[in-house]
Amino acid sequence: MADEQFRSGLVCFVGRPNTGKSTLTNALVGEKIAITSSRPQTTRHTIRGVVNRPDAQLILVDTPGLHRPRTLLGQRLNDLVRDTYSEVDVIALCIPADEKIGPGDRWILQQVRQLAPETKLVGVLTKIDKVRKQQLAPQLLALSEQIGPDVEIVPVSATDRDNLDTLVRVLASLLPPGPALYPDGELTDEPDEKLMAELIREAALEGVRDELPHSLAVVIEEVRPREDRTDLLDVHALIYVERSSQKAIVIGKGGARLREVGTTARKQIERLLGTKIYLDLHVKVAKDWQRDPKQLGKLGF
Ligand SMILES: Nc1nc2c(ncn2[C@@H]2O[C@H](COP(=O)(O)OP(=O)(O)OP(=O)(O)O)[C@@H](O)[C@H]2O)c(=O)[nH]1
Ligand SMILES: [Mg+2]
Repeated sequence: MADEQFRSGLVCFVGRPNTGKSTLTNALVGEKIAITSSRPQTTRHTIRGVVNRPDAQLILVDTPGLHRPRTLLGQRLNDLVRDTYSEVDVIALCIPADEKIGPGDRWILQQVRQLAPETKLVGVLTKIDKVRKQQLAPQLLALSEQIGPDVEIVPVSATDRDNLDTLVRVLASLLPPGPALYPDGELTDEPDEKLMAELIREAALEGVRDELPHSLAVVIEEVRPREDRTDLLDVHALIYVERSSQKAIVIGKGGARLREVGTTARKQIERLLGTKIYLDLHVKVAKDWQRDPKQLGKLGF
Protein backbone atom coordinates (compact mmCIF):
# COMPACT_ATOMS: atom_id res chain seq x y z
CA MET A 1 0.00 0.00 0.00
CA ALA A 2 1.21 3.51 -0.84
CA ASP A 3 0.57 4.54 2.75
CA GLU A 4 3.46 2.43 3.98
CA GLN A 5 5.94 4.67 2.18
CA PHE A 6 8.16 6.95 4.20
CA ARG A 7 7.13 10.59 3.84
CA SER A 8 9.06 13.78 4.38
CA GLY A 9 8.70 17.47 3.75
CA LEU A 10 8.15 20.96 5.07
CA VAL A 11 5.16 22.20 7.02
CA CYS A 12 4.83 25.84 7.95
CA PHE A 13 2.74 27.26 10.75
CA VAL A 14 1.17 30.59 9.90
CA GLY A 15 -1.29 32.79 11.74
CA ARG A 16 -1.77 36.10 13.46
CA PRO A 17 0.75 37.08 16.16
CA ASN A 18 0.29 35.34 19.51
CA THR A 19 -1.76 32.43 18.18
CA GLY A 20 0.61 29.82 19.64
CA LYS A 21 2.73 28.86 16.62
CA SER A 22 6.07 28.81 18.42
CA THR A 23 4.71 27.05 21.50
CA LEU A 24 3.27 24.38 19.22
CA THR A 25 6.55 24.08 17.31
CA ASN A 26 8.45 23.51 20.55
CA ALA A 27 5.89 21.00 21.80
CA LEU A 28 6.08 18.94 18.60
CA VAL A 29 9.87 19.06 18.34
CA GLY A 30 10.17 18.27 22.03
CA GLU A 31 12.75 20.92 22.67
CA LYS A 32 12.75 24.68 22.99
CA ILE A 33 13.96 25.98 19.65
CA ALA A 34 11.71 29.02 19.39
CA ILE A 35 11.10 31.62 22.06
CA THR A 36 7.52 32.40 23.08
CA SER A 37 5.77 35.17 24.96
CA SER A 38 2.40 36.65 25.71
CA ARG A 39 3.42 39.72 23.68
CA PRO A 40 2.42 39.69 20.02
CA GLN A 41 5.13 39.57 17.33
CA THR A 42 7.62 37.57 19.32
CA THR A 43 9.04 35.52 16.46
CA ARG A 44 11.14 37.46 13.98
CA HIS A 45 12.59 34.86 11.67
CA THR A 46 11.64 31.49 10.29
CA ILE A 47 12.76 28.64 12.52
CA ARG A 48 13.04 25.05 11.40
CA GLY A 49 12.36 22.17 13.76
CA VAL A 50 12.43 18.46 12.97
CA VAL A 51 9.90 15.84 14.06
CA ASN A 52 10.97 12.24 13.49
CA ARG A 53 8.40 9.46 13.28
CA PRO A 54 8.89 5.83 12.23
CA ASP A 55 7.04 6.54 9.00
CA ALA A 56 7.80 10.21 8.38
CA GLN A 57 10.01 13.18 8.97
CA LEU A 58 8.32 16.55 9.30
CA ILE A 59 10.33 19.71 9.02
CA LEU A 60 8.31 22.36 10.80
CA VAL A 61 8.81 25.98 9.86
CA ASP A 62 7.67 28.38 12.55
CA THR A 63 7.03 31.85 11.09
CA PRO A 64 6.49 35.35 12.48
CA GLY A 65 2.84 36.27 13.09
CA LEU A 66 1.21 38.01 10.15
CA HIS A 67 -0.25 41.42 10.83
CA ARG A 68 -0.82 44.79 9.25
CA PRO A 69 2.73 46.16 9.29
CA ARG A 70 3.41 49.51 10.94
CA THR A 71 7.17 49.51 10.54
CA LEU A 72 9.73 48.46 7.99
CA LEU A 73 10.54 45.52 10.26
CA GLY A 74 6.88 44.48 10.11
CA GLN A 75 6.90 44.65 6.32
CA ARG A 76 10.03 42.56 6.11
CA LEU A 77 8.62 39.93 8.43
CA ASN A 78 5.45 39.68 6.36
CA ASP A 79 7.53 39.28 3.18
CA LEU A 80 9.50 36.53 4.88
CA VAL A 81 6.34 34.59 5.67
CA ARG A 82 5.05 34.99 2.11
CA ASP A 83 8.34 33.66 0.78
CA THR A 84 8.02 30.51 2.87
CA TYR A 85 4.62 29.65 1.33
CA SER A 86 6.33 28.67 -1.89
CA GLU A 87 8.92 26.47 -0.12
CA VAL A 88 6.66 24.22 1.88
CA ASP A 89 4.49 21.17 1.19
CA VAL A 90 1.83 21.94 3.76
CA ILE A 91 0.58 25.19 5.28
CA ALA A 92 -0.98 24.87 8.72
CA LEU A 93 -3.12 27.88 9.57
CA CYS A 94 -3.23 28.47 13.33
CA ILE A 95 -6.35 29.99 14.86
CA PRO A 96 -6.79 30.24 18.64
CA ALA A 97 -9.86 28.46 20.01
CA ASP A 98 -10.58 31.30 22.40
CA GLU A 99 -10.78 34.20 19.95
CA LYS A 100 -13.38 34.96 17.31
CA ILE A 101 -12.16 34.46 13.75
CA GLY A 102 -11.65 37.98 12.44
CA PRO A 103 -10.52 40.05 9.49
CA GLY A 104 -6.86 39.36 10.32
CA ASP A 105 -7.39 35.60 9.98
CA ARG A 106 -9.42 36.01 6.79
CA TRP A 107 -6.70 38.21 5.29
CA ILE A 108 -4.08 35.52 5.96
CA LEU A 109 -6.27 32.82 4.45
CA GLN A 110 -6.80 34.95 1.36
CA GLN A 111 -3.05 35.49 1.03
CA VAL A 112 -2.34 31.79 1.39
CA ARG A 113 -4.91 30.94 -1.28
CA GLN A 114 -3.56 33.58 -3.63
CA LEU A 115 0.15 32.88 -3.21
CA ALA A 116 0.08 29.12 -2.74
CA PRO A 117 -3.10 27.86 -4.40
CA GLU A 118 -1.67 24.37 -4.90
CA THR A 119 -0.18 23.90 -1.44
CA LYS A 120 -2.00 21.60 0.96
CA LEU A 121 -3.76 23.33 3.80
CA VAL A 122 -4.62 22.25 7.34
CA GLY A 123 -6.51 24.22 9.98
CA VAL A 124 -5.11 24.09 13.50
CA LEU A 125 -7.32 25.27 16.33
CA THR A 126 -4.82 26.16 19.06
CA LYS A 127 -5.11 26.63 22.85
CA ILE A 128 -8.19 24.43 23.23
CA ASP A 129 -7.43 24.13 26.96
CA LYS A 130 -8.61 27.74 27.25
CA VAL A 131 -12.19 27.04 26.21
CA ARG A 132 -14.95 24.79 27.45
CA LYS A 133 -15.84 21.70 25.43
CA GLN A 134 -19.15 23.18 24.29
CA GLN A 135 -17.37 26.23 22.82
CA LEU A 136 -15.23 24.03 20.63
CA ALA A 137 -17.88 22.84 18.17
CA PRO A 138 -19.06 26.32 17.08
CA GLN A 139 -15.44 27.44 16.63
CA LEU A 140 -14.64 24.35 14.54
CA LEU A 141 -17.69 25.09 12.43
CA ALA A 142 -16.73 28.75 11.98
CA LEU A 143 -13.23 27.79 10.91
CA SER A 144 -14.54 25.14 8.56
CA GLU A 145 -16.78 27.72 6.89
CA GLN A 146 -13.78 29.95 6.28
CA ILE A 147 -11.25 27.36 5.28
CA GLY A 148 -13.55 25.11 3.24
CA PRO A 149 -15.21 21.76 3.86
CA ASP A 150 -12.36 19.72 2.33
CA VAL A 151 -9.67 21.03 4.63
CA GLU A 152 -8.97 18.99 7.75
CA ILE A 153 -9.04 20.86 11.05
CA VAL A 154 -7.18 19.60 14.12
CA PRO A 155 -7.91 21.07 17.56
CA VAL A 156 -4.86 21.01 19.85
CA SER A 157 -3.41 22.30 23.09
CA ALA A 158 0.36 22.71 23.05
CA THR A 159 0.57 23.35 26.79
CA ASP A 160 -1.51 20.28 27.71
CA ARG A 161 0.01 18.23 24.85
CA ASP A 162 -3.53 17.45 23.79
CA ASN A 163 -4.08 15.88 20.34
CA LEU A 164 -0.51 16.54 19.16
CA ASP A 165 -0.15 13.00 17.81
CA THR A 166 -3.23 13.47 15.67
CA LEU A 167 -1.82 16.70 14.31
CA VAL A 168 1.48 15.03 13.39
CA ARG A 169 -0.38 12.17 11.74
CA VAL A 170 -2.57 14.50 9.66
CA LEU A 171 0.39 16.66 8.63
CA ALA A 172 2.53 13.62 7.75
CA SER A 173 -0.24 12.15 5.60
CA LEU A 174 -0.10 15.23 3.38
CA LEU A 175 3.66 15.09 2.78
CA PRO A 176 5.09 13.58 -0.40
CA PRO A 177 6.86 10.22 -0.25
CA GLY A 178 10.59 10.68 0.21
CA PRO A 179 13.57 10.00 2.48
CA ALA A 180 14.42 11.90 5.67
CA LEU A 181 15.95 15.29 4.90
CA TYR A 182 17.71 15.83 8.22
CA PRO A 183 20.03 13.34 9.95
CA ASP A 184 18.62 11.56 12.98
CA GLY A 185 19.14 13.54 16.17
CA GLU A 186 19.26 16.94 14.52
CA LEU A 187 16.27 18.87 15.79
CA THR A 188 16.91 22.30 14.33
CA ASP A 189 19.29 24.20 12.12
CA GLU A 190 19.18 27.27 14.32
CA PRO A 191 22.77 28.32 15.04
CA ASP A 192 23.65 28.43 18.75
CA GLU A 193 24.39 32.16 18.63
CA LYS A 194 20.96 32.89 17.24
CA LEU A 195 19.33 30.78 19.94
CA MET A 196 21.39 32.50 22.61
CA ALA A 197 20.33 35.93 21.35
CA GLU A 198 16.71 34.80 21.28
CA LEU A 199 16.83 33.42 24.84
CA ILE A 200 18.17 36.77 26.02
CA ARG A 201 15.41 38.60 24.14
CA GLU A 202 12.81 36.27 25.66
CA ALA A 203 14.08 37.03 29.16
CA ALA A 204 14.09 40.75 28.41
CA LEU A 205 10.52 40.57 27.06
CA GLU A 206 9.27 39.22 30.38
CA GLY A 207 7.37 41.93 32.18
CA VAL A 208 7.81 44.84 29.77
CA ARG A 209 4.80 46.48 28.19
CA ASP A 210 3.42 48.68 25.43
CA GLU A 211 5.89 49.36 22.65
CA LEU A 212 8.96 48.10 24.46
CA PRO A 213 8.73 44.43 23.45
CA HIS A 214 8.85 45.44 19.80
CA SER A 215 11.80 47.75 20.38
CA LEU A 216 14.06 45.03 21.77
CA ALA A 217 16.74 43.37 19.69
CA VAL A 218 19.68 41.28 20.85
CA VAL A 219 23.05 40.75 19.24
CA ILE A 220 25.75 38.35 20.44
CA GLU A 221 29.03 40.21 20.18
CA GLU A 222 31.45 37.52 21.18
CA VAL A 223 31.54 33.95 22.51
CA ARG A 224 34.88 32.76 23.79
CA PRO A 225 36.15 30.03 26.13
CA ARG A 226 37.57 31.47 29.32
CA GLU A 227 41.37 31.25 29.33
CA ASP A 228 42.72 28.20 31.17
CA ARG A 229 39.20 26.83 31.59
CA THR A 230 37.43 24.24 29.50
CA ASP A 231 34.16 24.44 31.36
CA LEU A 232 33.32 28.14 31.03
CA LEU A 233 32.31 30.31 28.09
CA ASP A 234 32.31 34.08 28.11
CA VAL A 235 29.32 35.44 26.21
CA HIS A 236 29.10 39.14 25.44
CA ALA A 237 25.74 40.39 24.25
CA LEU A 238 24.05 43.70 23.51
CA ILE A 239 20.40 44.45 24.06
CA TYR A 240 19.22 47.18 21.71
CA VAL A 241 16.31 49.49 22.44
CA GLU A 242 15.00 52.44 20.43
CA ARG A 243 15.04 55.27 22.97
CA SER A 244 17.00 56.18 26.08
CA SER A 245 13.83 56.08 28.19
CA GLN A 246 13.53 52.41 27.24
CA LYS A 247 17.13 51.81 28.17
CA ALA A 248 16.39 53.00 31.70
CA ILE A 249 13.44 50.59 31.96
CA VAL A 250 15.42 47.60 30.74
CA ILE A 251 18.30 48.31 33.12
CA GLY A 252 15.97 49.02 36.07
CA LYS A 253 16.72 50.60 39.41
CA GLY A 254 20.39 50.17 40.20
CA GLY A 255 20.62 47.62 37.37
CA ALA A 256 18.23 45.22 39.10
CA ARG A 257 16.13 44.36 36.05
CA LEU A 258 19.07 43.75 33.78
CA ARG A 259 20.60 41.43 36.39
CA GLU A 260 17.36 39.46 36.52
CA VAL A 261 17.26 39.21 32.74
CA GLY A 262 20.88 38.06 32.77
CA THR A 263 20.26 35.37 35.35
CA THR A 264 17.20 33.99 33.55
CA ALA A 265 18.93 34.01 30.16
CA ARG A 266 22.14 32.50 31.54
CA LYS A 267 20.30 29.50 32.98
CA GLN A 268 18.51 28.90 29.68
CA ILE A 269 21.71 29.22 27.66
CA GLU A 270 23.60 26.89 30.00
CA ARG A 271 20.87 24.31 29.49
CA LEU A 272 21.09 24.76 25.74
CA LEU A 273 24.86 24.44 25.53
CA GLY A 274 25.40 22.08 28.44
CA THR A 275 28.23 24.23 29.78
CA LYS A 276 28.63 27.05 32.28
CA ILE A 277 28.66 30.54 30.87
CA TYR A 278 29.46 34.01 32.08
CA LEU A 279 26.96 36.37 30.48
CA ASP A 280 27.99 39.96 30.01
CA LEU A 281 24.96 42.07 29.03
CA HIS A 282 24.86 45.69 27.96
CA VAL A 283 22.02 47.90 26.76
CA LYS A 284 22.43 50.26 23.83
CA VAL A 285 20.15 52.67 22.00
CA ALA A 286 19.71 52.22 18.25
CA LYS A 287 17.30 55.03 17.52
CA ASP A 288 14.09 53.86 15.79
CA TRP A 289 15.82 50.81 14.37
CA GLN A 290 12.54 49.16 13.36
CA ARG A 291 12.07 51.84 10.70
CA ASP A 292 15.66 52.32 9.63
CA PRO A 293 16.83 50.15 6.71
CA LYS A 294 20.49 50.51 7.63
CA GLN A 295 20.04 49.50 11.25
CA LEU A 296 17.70 46.67 10.25
CA GLY A 297 20.45 45.35 8.02
CA LYS A 298 22.93 45.45 10.85
CA LEU A 299 20.55 43.61 13.12
CA GLY A 300 20.06 40.89 10.53
CA PHE A 301 16.68 41.73 8.98
N1 LIG B 1 -3.30 28.09 27.47
C1 LIG B 1 -2.52 27.96 26.41
N2 LIG B 1 -1.68 28.96 26.07
C2 LIG B 1 -0.91 28.81 24.98
C3 LIG B 1 -0.91 27.63 24.18
N3 LIG B 1 -0.05 27.80 23.16
C4 LIG B 1 0.49 29.03 23.34
N4 LIG B 1 -0.01 29.65 24.42
C5 LIG B 1 0.35 30.98 24.93
O1 LIG B 1 0.07 31.96 23.95
C6 LIG B 1 1.06 32.98 23.95
C7 LIG B 1 1.66 33.13 22.57
O2 LIG B 1 2.37 31.97 22.25
P1 LIG B 1 3.48 31.95 21.12
O3 LIG B 1 3.79 30.52 20.85
O4 LIG B 1 4.61 32.85 21.45
O5 LIG B 1 2.66 32.55 19.88
P2 LIG B 1 3.16 32.83 18.39
O6 LIG B 1 2.01 32.51 17.49
O7 LIG B 1 4.44 32.13 18.12
O8 LIG B 1 3.38 34.41 18.42
P3 LIG B 1 4.28 35.34 17.41
O9 LIG B 1 5.65 34.76 17.36
O10 LIG B 1 4.23 36.66 18.07
O11 LIG B 1 3.57 35.30 16.10
C8 LIG B 1 2.08 32.59 25.01
O12 LIG B 1 1.77 33.30 26.19
C9 LIG B 1 1.85 31.11 25.17
O13 LIG B 1 2.18 30.64 26.47
C10 LIG B 1 -1.81 26.57 24.58
O14 LIG B 1 -1.91 25.51 23.97
N5 LIG B 1 -2.58 26.80 25.70
MG1 LIG C 1 6.22 32.86 17.53
